[in-house]
Amino acid sequence: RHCLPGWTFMSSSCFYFTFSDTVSRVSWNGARQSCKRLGGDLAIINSREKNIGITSLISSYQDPSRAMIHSGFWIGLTDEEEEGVWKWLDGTRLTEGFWNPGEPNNVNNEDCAAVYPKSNPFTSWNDAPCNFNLKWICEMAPTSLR
Ligand code: 2F8
Ligand code: CA
Repeated sequence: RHCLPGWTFMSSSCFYFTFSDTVSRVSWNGARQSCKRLGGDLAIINSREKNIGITSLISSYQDPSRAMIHSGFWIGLTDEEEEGVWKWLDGTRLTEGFWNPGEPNNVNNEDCAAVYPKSNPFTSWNDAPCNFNLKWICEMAPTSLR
């Protein structure tokens, strides 16, 4: 099973991370569009193993510009349709959430979810306003034909 160059194989799937703060911080919808153009969709993190892998990778990433990585990464999870009902982009309802303590708090109409770099990879999500500019994580199925 293979992933395209620039993509990371993890938990039986391929992931693409935008690590550059200056180039790639966009709204949740903008992130989704860019991700779709790459042939994927925003990441669906529906297992503890996936969340630990993704959060650990983000947390251990060393920014070449040595700037602090402080912003979050959009994932394919939203409660825009019905407040408090979190759904993945594949239409499935969230069963197990890996939210930071106190999240999701919907403090200022926050309907989109993001992973934040954390020392504790077990809980790393926050709900943020969908028009907030963040980085993003794209996911694509691996293929042996690539
Ligand atoms: O303390 C958690 C809180 O931090 C920020 O608000 C001050 C986040 N806001 C944005 O990311 C825009 C909240 O989502 C978060 O709950
Ligand atoms: Ca929040």
